Amino acid sequence: MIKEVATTPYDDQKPGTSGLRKKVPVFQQEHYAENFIQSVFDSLEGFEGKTLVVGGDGRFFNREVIQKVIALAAGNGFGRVIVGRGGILSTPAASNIIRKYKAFGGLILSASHNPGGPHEDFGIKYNIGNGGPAPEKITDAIFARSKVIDRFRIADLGAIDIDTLGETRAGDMIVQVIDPVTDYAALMETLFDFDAIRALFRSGFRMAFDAMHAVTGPYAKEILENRLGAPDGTARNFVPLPDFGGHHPDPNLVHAKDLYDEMMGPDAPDFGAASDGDGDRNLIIGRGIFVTPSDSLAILAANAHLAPGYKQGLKGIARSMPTSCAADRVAEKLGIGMYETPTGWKFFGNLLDAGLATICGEESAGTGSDHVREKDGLWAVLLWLNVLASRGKSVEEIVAGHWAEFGRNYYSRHDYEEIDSEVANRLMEGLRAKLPNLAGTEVSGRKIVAADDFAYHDPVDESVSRNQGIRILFGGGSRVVFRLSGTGTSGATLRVYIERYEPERAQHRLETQEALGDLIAAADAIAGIRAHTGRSKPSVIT
Ligand code: G16
Repeated sequence: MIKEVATTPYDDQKPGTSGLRKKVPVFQQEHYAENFIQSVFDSLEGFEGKTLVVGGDGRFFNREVIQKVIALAAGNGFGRVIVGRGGILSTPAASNIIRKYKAFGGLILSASHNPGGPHEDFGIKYNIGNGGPAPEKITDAIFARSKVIDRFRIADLGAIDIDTLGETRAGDMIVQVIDPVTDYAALMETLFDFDAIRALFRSGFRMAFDAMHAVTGPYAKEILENRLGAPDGTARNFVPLPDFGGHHPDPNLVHAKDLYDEMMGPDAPDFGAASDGDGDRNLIIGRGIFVTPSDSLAILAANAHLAPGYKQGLKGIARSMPTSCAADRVAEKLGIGMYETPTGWKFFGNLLDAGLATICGEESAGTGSDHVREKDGLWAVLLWLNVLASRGKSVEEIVAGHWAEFGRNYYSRHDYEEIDSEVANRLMEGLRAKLPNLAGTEVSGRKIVAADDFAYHDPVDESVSRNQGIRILFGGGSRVVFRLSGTGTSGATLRVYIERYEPERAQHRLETQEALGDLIAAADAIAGIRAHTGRSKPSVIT
């Protein structure tokens, strides 16, 4: 039976960089999730009788919302819901399922790398039929609808079994429970040389993969250990937990510190990697060397042809604006297109669909390709493994060789978390007001050659996205970028991205923060970070 339930709108359901993210108690308010899901459906057309994919990273509240999605999908006339067993699907696996089964779209339940638990974060994101995050046109429509919504349509189904593989009838709809890993693992086998990677592990190559008690655990166990023959124990923390074991499932040097310390230690394995809450981010560490996400993108692009899925070469490379320009030099050498987009994976979708780019990446630890329409943590790890197996060199040798050939982009991101939103907005407005007068001036001994507020003109649909971050460009390819995070759930986070290009092979490897010292000082002088926020140092440096 389908019921139409009267509701009243919430005014805070604006999807951010990656869907709607809020604290669990916010999502637990009466009809909060129902309102948002119905607002998504109300913003779409033509899904009657079609398929919706749903899955999440297993965090606290995942199962409850999966049930709501199924009941609302039935109430709104979807023909089928495909759900990962136990409500589990990593973000890239969900993207693959949407594409493979030609679904109308999908709802991914995750707050990505943010912590989980009764008082932590939850999120809902809508992905379109190409498997990628909904473009701004749709997220704007969802927000507009959420502000006036007055009813939702829900089927009275009772609890649906999402733990047994197979199909069941739910009203007029079919619910199909699938194994979350099988289709994804099959896709990976088409892209990478599994034989070569198996031989690498057989030769004694040692790897540590930290799944951070998040969604990639089952994927890593199956692919790395069962299919590629890596020793038992290669995948660690591989059981997804609703609160990620109390940790922050963010694969960076702060939250994956144990792995980092091990990789820098005397008995380090050959290769260390980690992924985040929903499996779309990656961390890559060689023995004694951390590879920045920006360098990783450039190195993977330069070596992708070694993997069977990319042996024809790349059509182009895309990176988000704050990501370092290291990949630009690879594109230049390969003679292929380079696209600079705003932060957020959704901006890559059109480029991938149009065949303009094959590989994409972001400084925020996301790398991916046209195999799905999301960034993909394990994909990046497997491509690294394929490159290591083909080249027979260590991570350190590959990185050093890359710098020797292309030059090095020293790079760091400084995050100032939980600043008062008004203070953060004042700081950004102050910067915007200064922009017209910055070019030609000198700050901390560095000459500014250009400064702007990044606007993106999508070459495919010709849409324009403005105010995507302040860029201050210095001579010689160095720059500082400022933007406010679109994924936080309390206060504002100011991100400052600092980059310095060294064209020649660096004779002495400088420590990154030291190499960037004058640019860090310039960033404060230009934006007045201390003066506005009272903070003398960032909360997180990556
Ligand atoms: C999300 C998007 C990414 C984007 C990141 C930026 O990541 O999917 O494409 O780079 O947000 O975050 P912020 O706006 O905080 O800088 P995720 O992994 O949270 O989905």
